[in-house]
Amino acid sequence: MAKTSIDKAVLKKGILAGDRASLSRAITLCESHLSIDQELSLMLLEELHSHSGNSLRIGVSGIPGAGKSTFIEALGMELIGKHQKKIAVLTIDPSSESSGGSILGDKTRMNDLSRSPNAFIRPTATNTQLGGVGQHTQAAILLCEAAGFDTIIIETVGVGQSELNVNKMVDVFLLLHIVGAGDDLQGMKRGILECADLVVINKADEGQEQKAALEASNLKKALHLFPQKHLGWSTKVFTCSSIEKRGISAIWNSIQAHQEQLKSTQQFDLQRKHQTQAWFADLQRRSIVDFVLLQPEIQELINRAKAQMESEEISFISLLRNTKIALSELFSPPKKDKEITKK
Ligand SMILES: Nc1nc2c(ncn2[C@@H]2O[C@H](COP(=O)(O)OP(=O)(O)OP(=O)(O)O)[C@@H](O)[C@H]2O)c(=O)[nH]1
Ligand SMILES: [Mg+2]
Repeated sequence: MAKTSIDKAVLKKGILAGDRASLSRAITLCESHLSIDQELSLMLLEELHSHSGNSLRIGVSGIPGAGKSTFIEALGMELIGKHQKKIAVLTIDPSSESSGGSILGDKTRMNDLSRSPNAFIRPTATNTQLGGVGQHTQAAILLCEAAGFDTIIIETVGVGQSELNVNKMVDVFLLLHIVGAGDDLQGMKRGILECADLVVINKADEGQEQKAALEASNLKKALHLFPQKHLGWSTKVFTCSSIEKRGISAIWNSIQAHQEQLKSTQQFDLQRKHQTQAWFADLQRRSIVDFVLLQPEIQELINRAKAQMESEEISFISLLRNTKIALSELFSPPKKDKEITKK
């Protein structure tokens, strides 16, 4: 194994002591494309695994500008102030390829949280190449838990695949909607609504309460027709003003009621089990693809096809077929002499 400058034991000790710099470094390590880093990050995750799992994982999604960061700031500060919670906020921005993305914007929206010693805010990189939006987020969740954060909030923009992926890694999923944006489900994709445990109509500021209440009531009626995501839990609708910090406690109470319902019916553990299985399958697929792509025969196959494509001597459909045939020949064991003579 090649050498690395990262000392796993030091990193592990730092994380368990709640040191943010160590936590940040470990998340960066998990996001690395280098196989040496990937190996190290898996070893680290394995060692920290028994220290993880004890948090409440909350997903927050909604269209750009719905007020997700402002809402998380309000909820997070309330949880720190009134309930002595330690909050980690992981943001996923599928539009930014690498880490860094919108962190400045997010931090300015989460001013108090970013200064609080009981909060940690971090964007996680997306791996759009393999459709892995949020693939690293699951590792980041485990690391934050090992570092002692008991509430993990994941913010993702509600466009495309990302919010559906986030739904696969949280205990409770909140969808933020804006007052005045329409009560007829327009602008909300049905698939996302079906994932929501709570729908929150944000920006219900002073003077907007009646309008918001009417929209909430219409939304409740419409949601009634949806199938239940969890046994015994129908999607709840709330109104709030994140800026005026109103309506936040009722949402927190509902999140807790949701958790109690899931735990009392064994759905909590089952959901987590399914999520771990799906994550494992994702990681396994990634390792297999990485390994296969590095094999010299495969490299040769790719280069040959590339050259043929460039020379335009064969259509790309035929080229794809040839690649499939070449792959199955590569991976099927040669038939024994006896078998061949039998035929
Ligand atoms: N009036 C009002 N404005 C709000 C409220 N919540 C958020 N905003 C404003 O809405 C704008 C967007 O808020 P953000 O919290 O950045 O929204 P976001 O959903 O995180 O945005 P992206 O991360 O860019 O998708 C900002 O100007 C906020 O100040 C609210 O409750 N009332
Ligand atoms: Mg935001």
